[in-house]
Formats: sequence, C-alpha cells, structure tokens
Amino acid sequence: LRLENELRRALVNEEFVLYYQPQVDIGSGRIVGVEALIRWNHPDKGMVMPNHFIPLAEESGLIVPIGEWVLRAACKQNKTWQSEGYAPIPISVNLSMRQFFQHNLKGKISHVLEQTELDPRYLELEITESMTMDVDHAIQSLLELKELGVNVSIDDFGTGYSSLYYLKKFPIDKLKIDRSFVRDIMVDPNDAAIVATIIAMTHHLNLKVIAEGVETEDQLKFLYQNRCNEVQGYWFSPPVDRLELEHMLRHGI
Ligand code: G
Ligand code: G
Ligand code: NA
Ligand code: MN
Repeated sequence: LRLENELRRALVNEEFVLYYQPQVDIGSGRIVGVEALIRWNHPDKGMVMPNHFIPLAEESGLIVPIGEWVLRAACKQNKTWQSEGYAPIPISVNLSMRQFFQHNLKGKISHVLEQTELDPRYLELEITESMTMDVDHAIQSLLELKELGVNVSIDDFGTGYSSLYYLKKFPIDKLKIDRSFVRDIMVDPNDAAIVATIIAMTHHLNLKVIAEGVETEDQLKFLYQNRCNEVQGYWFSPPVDRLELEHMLRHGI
C-alpha cells in the first residue's frame, strides 16, 4: 500500500519521466522512430526502472492514469520535436492490458491527439499478443484505433499466443520480434530460423518488422541479410533521456 500511495503521489507531483530508445532503419542507419519508456524519478531513490513499479501499477489499476500520462507526455514531446524542426518520426508507446480493455480508449487517445496537436500518423501504439486473446474484442478495438489514423504494432512478438490465422485478420502495421529470439540468432539455429521466418512472413503479410534487443554487429548483419526493416537495441543505444536523444537526432547515432 505504501508503494501504491507513492505512485499516486508521483502522478500528482509529476515524478515520472520518459526515456527514449531509437529505432533505426537498417539500410540507411537513420533514426526512423523512438520508443517511449517510463522511468520514475523518485525523490529519495533516484531513477526507478519500470519493472519495480509497473507490475504494482497494473495490479492496482494505477497503470491507467499512468499510461495516460505516458501517452500525453509522448505526444507532447513528439509535437515539440516537430515544432523545433526535427524530421518527423513516429513515437511508440506501450499500452497495458487494462488500457487496451478500457472503455472509450479511442476517445481518450483522440482527445490527447487533439490537445497535443500531434498528427496521428506519428503515434504508434504497442500491444502484446496476450491482449489479442479475445480475438473479437481485439479486432474491434484495433479497428477503432486505426480509424484515428495511428499505427499499431505487436510487441514481444513470438512469446505469446499467436495464431497465424488471426494475425492476418488484425489491422496492425508492424511486428516487433522479441529480443529473446534475437539474443541467440548467432548461436541457436532454431532461433535463427524463427527470426528469418517471422521476417519473411511480415513481408508476405505486408507488415513492417523491427527486431528488438540487437546487441552485436553479427546480429545486425544477420537481420540485414534476412531483410529486416528496422532494428532497436543496445548496439545502437539504450533508452536515453530527452537531451541524449536530441543529440542523436541531430548528429546520428
Ligand atoms: O527499459 P525497460 O526497463 O524500459 O522497460 C521494462 C518493461 O517496462 C518493459 O516490458 C516495458 O514494456 C515496460 N514499460 C516501460 N514503459 C512503459 C509504459 O509506459 N507503459 C507500460 N505499460 N509498460 C512500460
Ligand atoms: O517489453 P518491451 O519490449 O517494451 O521492453 C523494452 C525493454 O527492453 C526495456 O526494458 C529496454 O530497456 C530493454 N532493451 C532495449 N534494448 C535492449 C537490448 O539490446 N538488450 C536488452 N537486454 N534489453 C534491451
Ligand atoms: Na515495447
Ligand atoms: Mn518488446
């Protein structure tokens, strides 16, 4: 209960901050997107990572207002970058299960887009496979989100429930290959085969694909040879604060 109260206070006192991890076009090496990831700048404990508070936020339901804060902050920041003259790129935001199942999610997102004046095509929402288990609900929600003009990606792809039959029915734009597959592509032929197959499948389904957790040049080469569009991971940059991200936007990685 103490942590829960602290989370409430953190919302009121604006103690949350966003970090940003670049998403890189594999052909040109340019930053073509950023993923927003929350941190908690705690008055005593310093920068607290999400795995220390997101699980409780999800249990308590606080993830809904926290998620709304993330959405608004991300849209606002992206609009600011555009106003400052940075080349427009989409910002991606992780949606929690509770947010995805929330009543009037479309209205809330629409409201944030209006308030921040961000063009919807520069917002990407990341959902996980577990949120698509109720197939009819998922299709309905995704169709509503797509009506707004935002992009939708499936995060941690390959780790959850993934019926290929339904995949083609979901109105989504992109798959994010989970980093657990990318980690061992150079040592485990099964993981290499899985990653190569997911990439080939996305091309056939006309989806974009990004590989997460790229940490080595060999992994990058493998992904390039297998025609992966985009990459994200420590090889390029960990999630960084606004100033560091802006430095990369100006000077490249
Ligand atoms: O750097 P990383 O430690 O940022 O993130 C750890 C986990 O926390 C990841 O699974 C990530 O998806 C989750 N996470 C980070 N930011 C957010 C957020 O804004 N909303 C939700 N729901 N999860 C987040
Ligand atoms: O669950 P989601 O994919 O949203 O989580 C992103 C998480 O992955 C964050 O915690 C982020 O810090 C972490 N991450 C990003 N790049 C790398 C990487 O190259 N290696 C590892 N191990 N983690 C990464
Ligand atoms: Na994510
Ligand atoms: Mn992921």
